[in-house]
Amino acid sequence: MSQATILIESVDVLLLDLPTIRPHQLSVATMRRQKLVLVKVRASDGVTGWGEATTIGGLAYGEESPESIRTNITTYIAPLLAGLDATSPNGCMRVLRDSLQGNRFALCAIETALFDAHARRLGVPLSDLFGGRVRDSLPVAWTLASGDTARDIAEAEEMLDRRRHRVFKLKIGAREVRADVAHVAAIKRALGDRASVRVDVNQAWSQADAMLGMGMLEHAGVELVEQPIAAHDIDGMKRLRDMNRIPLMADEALHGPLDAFRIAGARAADVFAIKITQSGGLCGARQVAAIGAAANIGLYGGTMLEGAIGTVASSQLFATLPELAWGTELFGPLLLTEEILATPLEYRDFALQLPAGPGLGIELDEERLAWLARQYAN
Ligand code: MUC
Ligand code: MG
Repeated sequence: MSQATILIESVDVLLLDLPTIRPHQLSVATMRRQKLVLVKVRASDGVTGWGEATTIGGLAYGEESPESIRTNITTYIAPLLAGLDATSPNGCMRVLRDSLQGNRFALCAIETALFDAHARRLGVPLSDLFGGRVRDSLPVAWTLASGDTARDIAEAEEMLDRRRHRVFKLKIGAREVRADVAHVAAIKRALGDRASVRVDVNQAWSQADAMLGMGMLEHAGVELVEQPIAAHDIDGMKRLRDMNRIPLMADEALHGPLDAFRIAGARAADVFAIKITQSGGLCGARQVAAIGAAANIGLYGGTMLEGAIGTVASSQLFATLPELAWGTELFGPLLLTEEILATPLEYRDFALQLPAGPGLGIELDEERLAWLARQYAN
């Protein structure tokens, strides 16, 4: 490695507890707010980069909480990074991975910030550091999760009218299987061929629930079932695949490349939800995608309902994947009442339009961020 002259100087973490536009009901939590975990890395050449480590429902979804991520970054990760070569995100990440266990979300935010800063330094979009884009926009699904069938149908109709979304993911699993299926079937009936309807059970079903539910959902015209049973039950996922024609997507079961390899080897999923946080960063997510593609598993660009930073970081990577048959669900910023960017991300024609500028391609509205930090910092 060459003599480093541009060194990492500081790492800051900001938690913003922002309201959602409506309650968002998952089987594991009902979200009325989303706590964004934003990370800023500054190097000695004055270049800064941003990353995000947002999760869902405190500790309800993953084993890192916003507060533990902040503590682990400020206490352990920032001191390890200080003085390292800022022009080698890979070199920095190797030092971190050699020194600590786990912490996928925290590492994702750090890696994203390092790539953002380095791409800005080079004057290229972050996607160029992953070989360049094969598309400039990404189809974006919307999650219907108000908990009320009529309200969900009205929301879907509005999204179709505005040409913002035509793929809808319904959050189920909190109620009894037949009640959930009736809710989904009513929405699919109302939308007909104008929309694709998918469901996410977030691990809530037993094997018996899933045997009943997946068959009924297929008859209702549902296209995809996401994480129907416990994430650790790879054998169960394989059994459900063998029994059903409706495709099964692995989400919580995928904590990076090793899980991807295991699930692909067991033929336990038809589709992978690729998430940069769950994969421990952009490079890990790209490996998950490569393993999926090699195993002829369809790819879907997933979200942890991040704000603009994590959303656009994911989009920079997803835009480079040769195959993305199931589109994405990069709608996180649209679920929040507050904007943190100087120019909001552009959603039109059922897709997120990728920004063209260097790095992540976004500028944070620093004044607004300071105001939000006073209102919503945590
Ligand atoms: C998940 O499990 O997929 C993604 C969209 C949404 O509404 O929740 C997330 C998490
Ligand atoms: Mg999911």
